[in-house]
Amino acid sequence: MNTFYITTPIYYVTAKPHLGTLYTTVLADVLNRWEKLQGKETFFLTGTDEHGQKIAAAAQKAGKTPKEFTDSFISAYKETWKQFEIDYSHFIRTTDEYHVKAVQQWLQQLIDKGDVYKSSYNGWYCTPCETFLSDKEAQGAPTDTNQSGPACPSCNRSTHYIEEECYFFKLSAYQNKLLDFYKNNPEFILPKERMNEVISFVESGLKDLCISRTTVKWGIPFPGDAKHVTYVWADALNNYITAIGYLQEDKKDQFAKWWPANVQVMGKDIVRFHAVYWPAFLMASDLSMPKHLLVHGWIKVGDQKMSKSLGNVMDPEFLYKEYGPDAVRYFLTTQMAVTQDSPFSIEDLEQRITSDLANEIGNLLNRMTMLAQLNNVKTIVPPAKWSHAALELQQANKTMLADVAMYLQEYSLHMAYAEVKRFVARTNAYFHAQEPWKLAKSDNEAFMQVLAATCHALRTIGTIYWPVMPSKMETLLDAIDSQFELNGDVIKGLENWDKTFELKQVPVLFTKIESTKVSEEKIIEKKEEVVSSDTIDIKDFIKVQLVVGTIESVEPVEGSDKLLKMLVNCGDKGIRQIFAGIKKFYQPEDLVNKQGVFVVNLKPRKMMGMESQGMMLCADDGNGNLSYITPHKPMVNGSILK
Ligand code: ME8
Repeated sequence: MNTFYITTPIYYVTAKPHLGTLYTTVLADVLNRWEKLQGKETFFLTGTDEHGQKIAAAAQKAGKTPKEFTDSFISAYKETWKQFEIDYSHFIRTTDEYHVKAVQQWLQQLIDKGDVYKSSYNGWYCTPCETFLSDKEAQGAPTDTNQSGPACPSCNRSTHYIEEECYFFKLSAYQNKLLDFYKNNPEFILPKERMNEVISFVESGLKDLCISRTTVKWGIPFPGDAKHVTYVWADALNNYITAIGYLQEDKKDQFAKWWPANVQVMGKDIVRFHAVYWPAFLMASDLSMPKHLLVHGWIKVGDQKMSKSLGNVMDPEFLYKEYGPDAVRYFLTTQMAVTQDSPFSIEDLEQRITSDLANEIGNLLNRMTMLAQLNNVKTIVPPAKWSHAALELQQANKTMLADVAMYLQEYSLHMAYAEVKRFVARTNAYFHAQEPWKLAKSDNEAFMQVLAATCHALRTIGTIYWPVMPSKMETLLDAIDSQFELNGDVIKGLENWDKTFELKQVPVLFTKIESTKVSEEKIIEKKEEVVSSDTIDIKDFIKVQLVVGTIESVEPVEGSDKLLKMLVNCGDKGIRQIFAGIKKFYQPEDLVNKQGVFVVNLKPRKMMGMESQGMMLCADDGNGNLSYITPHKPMVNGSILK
């Protein structure tokens, strides 16, 4: 089988992509490129999830139709993927006509088969996750269904009660088939440990799944019943097959060529949908199962998941401009263990750029090419006989290639690339130990041999890191005139140390970062995206302590184009040092002696190395224009808002 099909989740388009969505997409791109290097023909699918209550509510809030709203984010997604060199084969939107038609046909098939029946649903629903709570998850729910319900087990936000007519898919009929499937395919979910959660969820009893909604209008019309639209997950999961031609007469061969997917990459938040509902849908349609689901942990900020709705996301565009795509891709792939949740910090990213990229890889290339240049060497041919030290390096090259292949087979990217990092260090150590600068004067043959061995090692490094850092590694390979062609098994060829290299001048690969370039301030603050159908309890509201305070002094924060630092008299809450990202909108003198509204019980946060002891409330028009909030008449400092 010389084909490889890989997918990412399709992302909800309620905002631009963020570092979390970039993470999944980079992992998929790296794996896809790795397969290409081995001569596979690949298909890499990504896209956007555009129907459902969450999108409809966000569009309404933005004063747009749902389609206008989702259209407005597509170019941002495509642009970000382009910036980060995401080489996808197809970008699906669930509003694409072929998808809509295929989903309707798929539903009709299930109806004809008797797998769907009409009834009514009542229970608790989480709009941000577009999910129905199971009976177990709804335990302890209030009897008054007008109140907000139990917290959603996935996102921890409150749920609301829905009661409506709907069509059900007979999920319960697939419970035993699913359990058998998991038993026979213990590597269906990787890392394997995640399988247990899924098995216990299925073993606890599967209820039939509601696959249509009547109170939501934005969705694929349910076949034969105009009152209903398709439940967004029943619509979205099918993207993985409709994108490659499922139920499209003219694309039968294409579908047969690519399905089943080799690996579907996703975060742990959506495992249930992919490991339970998706296989059941496929079973009902007599389709094969994807071979693996690769489930990764969350990128965290402090102890929270980075998420659009928690308002702590980092903007990929900023990272792209500040550090370039390769370094960010390197960090995401090699420093985050797929198995775990991992914090992301600018400090760690900068440290890795300096130590791994500039000091190790960049320096190795630089030392070798400088020394060659100094001795007027341009062409490097393989020696008639390799020295013992060079043969050892060759052996390390071979072992590393085998280890990388083994780890990537199980999608353990950080383990695989840790081996490459060790090999880079090994090559640097070899180069240093041979003292080629001395050999250049005393033993030309030995000198040339060190250059040849180093070039071969660099060819391996450039090629094996190409999936992670495509641009920079193409430059590195260019420096030794060793571009690869994606033709056949390129990896296998790296074991043969028989190449001739021509040295070329190339731009510096990586530059060290001497002092930190930016701060955590760049974690964009966004307020919780309150979907209009969500209600909160008064208990939730009073948790936030809002007071009136007078701004006593203001100064711009050096090195930040956004931040102002203020001292605010908050009455009995004390004088607080508070940072606000409003430099673009106000001069310090506009704010001094003015009253504003401040949150005074937020956890203190470090900004530009200093502590912010509160937050100023501002109105945001959605286009990035901010206006601070002030009481209608002067109030005593510390007055409470209620
Ligand atoms: O769930 N860390 O879309 P979504 C790591 N439309 N990965 C993260 C992350 C974080 N902090 N935040 C998001 C949906 N992700 C559905 C999917 S598929 C048929 C439908 C990534 O926009 C991760 O892959 O909420 C997670 O599973 C996905 O974004 C959720 O994206």
